[in-house]
Amino acid sequence: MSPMSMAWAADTRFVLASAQGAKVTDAAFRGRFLLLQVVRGPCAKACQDRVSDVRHAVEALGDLAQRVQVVRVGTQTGDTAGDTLHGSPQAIDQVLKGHGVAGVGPEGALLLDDEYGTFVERLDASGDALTDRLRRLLTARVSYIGIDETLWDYAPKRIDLMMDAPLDEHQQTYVYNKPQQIGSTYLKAVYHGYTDGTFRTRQARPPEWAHLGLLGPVIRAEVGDTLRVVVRNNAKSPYSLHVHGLRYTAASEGAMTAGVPGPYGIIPPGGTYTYVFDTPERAGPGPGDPSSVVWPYHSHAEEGVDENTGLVGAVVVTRKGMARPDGSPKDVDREFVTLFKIFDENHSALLQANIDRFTEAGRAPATVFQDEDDTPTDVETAAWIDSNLKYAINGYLFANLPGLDMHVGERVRWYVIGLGSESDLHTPHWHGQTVTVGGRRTDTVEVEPATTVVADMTPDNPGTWMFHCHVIEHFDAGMTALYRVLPKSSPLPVTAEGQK
Ligand SMILES: [Cu+2]
Repeated sequence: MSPMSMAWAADTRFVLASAQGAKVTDAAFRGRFLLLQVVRGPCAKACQDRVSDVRHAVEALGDLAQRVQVVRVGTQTGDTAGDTLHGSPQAIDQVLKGHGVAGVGPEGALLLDDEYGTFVERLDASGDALTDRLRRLLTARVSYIGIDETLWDYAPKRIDLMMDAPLDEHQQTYVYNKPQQIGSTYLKAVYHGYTDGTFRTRQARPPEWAHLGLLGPVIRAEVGDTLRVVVRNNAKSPYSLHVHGLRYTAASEGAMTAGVPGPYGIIPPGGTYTYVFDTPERAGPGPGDPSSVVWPYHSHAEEGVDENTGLVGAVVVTRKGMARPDGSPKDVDREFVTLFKIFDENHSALLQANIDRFTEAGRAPATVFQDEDDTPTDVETAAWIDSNLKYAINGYLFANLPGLDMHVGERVRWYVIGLGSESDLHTPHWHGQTVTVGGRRTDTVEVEPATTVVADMTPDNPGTWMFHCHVIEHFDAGMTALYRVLPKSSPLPVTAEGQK
């Protein structure tokens, strides 16, 4: 936790404990929420009405009300609400500002997650609508995601698995470590799933998800769900989690817009933040879609740079009534998520760290390295820039991507996502089978930056088959994978958990 959010948590715990006459302990606040109401000046009629409105809305939660502690913080002594705590306007503003919260007017109410000391949501509703909103927030599907720096290897086998052959000279550009070439392994920032809010234990990735590679955990929802996603930034730059398609307020946008009051969900190094996402009808499958759709999520603190640094993942939303308890679609046996993106390491937040770590000092092109002693030729500079472009599927090159395994006859759903720049025009193509996309049959789909395709396949043709981008320059640079279709009776090969 950052000093900022630690101070905030300490503050809210102190407020809570004082209100209850209790001792402050961490355990006492696990799973508790603080409903903070800010009362400025004398609490007149409108203010008193809002105070009792909030009180009744919380009481109407029944058993859930035990998880909410209402605390009013006021600037005026002598009002009638006995449990109002008092502080100077400056002190209150400082506490709010310390958490990035601006624009809280008289009678403003906020829900805070006191376990993490994080802002959850502004509460503008009243009466039954406020009770409904609180119930939704308290019973939401919760996931814990850490932003971690990690070493990522784009081609751990160091060969082209598609041809089962050593890499030729062109292919080596993207994989081999040389004095002026980083090679295959880079320091990156990625999203990792964690088991709980202590962020001590990483969620194990089961074999069927080994293929996710560099991607963060799949976030799932059934239409109608509310999601709370608690994110801890263990990396060295500010990052965020910005989703596509779902419904959110500016506080859960993970991106800053001028003129819109904060917080924005940009997380400083060491900080923790709670995002709230709703999934109304318009976040789920449309009339022509199958039973689930996919949306990308990515960091948007510095758009573009953050994605190239490695902060990307997927959200799957299933039609209401079509989801298993875990959110997966009932009418599908197996799902694969694949991201077609050229990771441009020239535009990673960790470029300098990678240069320092993986190149011979002073040997790299000065245009990139700012090294006065070295004047590279244009050819050297172009070669350096090219070597840092990774034409990857889920962060893997040259068919190094593991775990695309399935059986004949299974109902297989492929979620295909594109991200990146103007070079990221991809045409993923399956050998050996065909797919349907929105009622159209094909064996090749199109993705551009931030567009998605859901393709259904019922494999009828056993074997090991190529799955690759059909843009020839991309294919040649390693945007390839293999998938395996096994006879019904064969056990699936056990794929190691992989690098994440
Ligand atoms: Cu491509």
